[in-house]
Amino acid sequence: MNRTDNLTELNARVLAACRELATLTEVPGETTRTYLCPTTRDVHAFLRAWADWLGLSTTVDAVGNLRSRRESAGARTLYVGSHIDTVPNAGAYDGMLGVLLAYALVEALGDRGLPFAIEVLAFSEEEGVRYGVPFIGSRALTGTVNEMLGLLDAEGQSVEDAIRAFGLSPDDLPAARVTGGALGYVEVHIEQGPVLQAAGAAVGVVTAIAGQNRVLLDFRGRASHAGTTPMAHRRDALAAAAHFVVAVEDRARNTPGLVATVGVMQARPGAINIVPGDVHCTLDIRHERDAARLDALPALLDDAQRFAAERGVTVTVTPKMEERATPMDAGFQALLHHAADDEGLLHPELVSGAGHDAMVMGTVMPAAMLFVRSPNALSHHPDEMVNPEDVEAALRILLRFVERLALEVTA
Ligand code: HGY
Ligand code: MN
Ligand code: MN
Repeated sequence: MNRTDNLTELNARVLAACRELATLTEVPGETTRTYLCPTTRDVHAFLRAWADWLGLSTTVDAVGNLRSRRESAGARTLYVGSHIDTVPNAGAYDGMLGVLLAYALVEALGDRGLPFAIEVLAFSEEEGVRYGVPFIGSRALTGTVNEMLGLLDAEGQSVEDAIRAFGLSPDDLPAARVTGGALGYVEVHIEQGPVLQAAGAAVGVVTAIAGQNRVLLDFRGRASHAGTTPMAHRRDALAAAAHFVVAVEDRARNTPGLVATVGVMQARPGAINIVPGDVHCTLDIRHERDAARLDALPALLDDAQRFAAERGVTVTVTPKMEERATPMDAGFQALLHHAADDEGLLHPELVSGAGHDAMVMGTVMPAAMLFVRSPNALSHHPDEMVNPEDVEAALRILLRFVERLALEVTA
């Protein structure tokens, strides 16, 4: 294989790599790759091979981010990338597409001199599956991951344990942090929704990333005999939680721009003839305006308390994370719009309902996202798909973005 600046060829390689990397999983038969699971090493090996071939200097930082640098005489760095972890039974493109397009960008640049370095970032953890809190990878670069080190996974292993078990050391966290010289961060990612397909657009420029809260709720009633416990004597935790789920859906359906989801519901003891005594469930609530999200959240938690109290049930609420809505950098957005114009492509603007590493990186440097159309609007699902020509369009725009940024930096 020779290095090429043929974007059609590079695009084909990126798509083939997405499909190949999707087979690297911790659950045979599906694509599931949670934080620092063993197959992370295989993904690192695959990406490092491309990076080495391109002559990039590659390191693995303290939280397992794979970081490959294309140096420059310029003092600043443009960070380009996305995440390599996945949700359970994921598709092939969420995260990985943006990582691979970053390497393709570097290959397409060839030996062209740039007034800034490029650092390709393959973030080790964005989804928040293993520890319930997302962005371990990007938060290492912004210096906000230390408070996560004590979080425990379902097996009781802490983030710090996982780091050490992978052969890394939390002592190296300071070296992972970006402490200066950042020109900004740009991420290409599938839209994961219906907007671009409806607009007939291959790509879109993200204006902001919705803010979100993730909360755990534990309803505690009393397990009892399903046959002998009169309805008036029950403390049915699942009945209380079920009313909560309906209230969540009702409020989100009746609040423009609000999305709210109870994604996990575990009833115990979980037998057909026992009134459920305990329910563990989760709430994910998002809105592009923080005020709307922060208005809805307490109202829903009050609903949960009321549904519980009506049944002699208690509910314990455990906040897991909150991310404010993050506007994308106006200058970078303009460059993406111009780059799309250069390619003669539509480039509608849209808000991201999904969280992304760009919302973390955007707290310390200019950040921007280019979305690629999701033709079937599916994501966090094995049928997640892209149109090859849309991905090539994104690569062309990413290259034009870098060229325009180089002119701007030099000016
Ligand atoms: O859940 C999300 O918003 C993203 O897919 N991490
Ligand atoms: Mn995702
Ligand atoms: Mn993602």
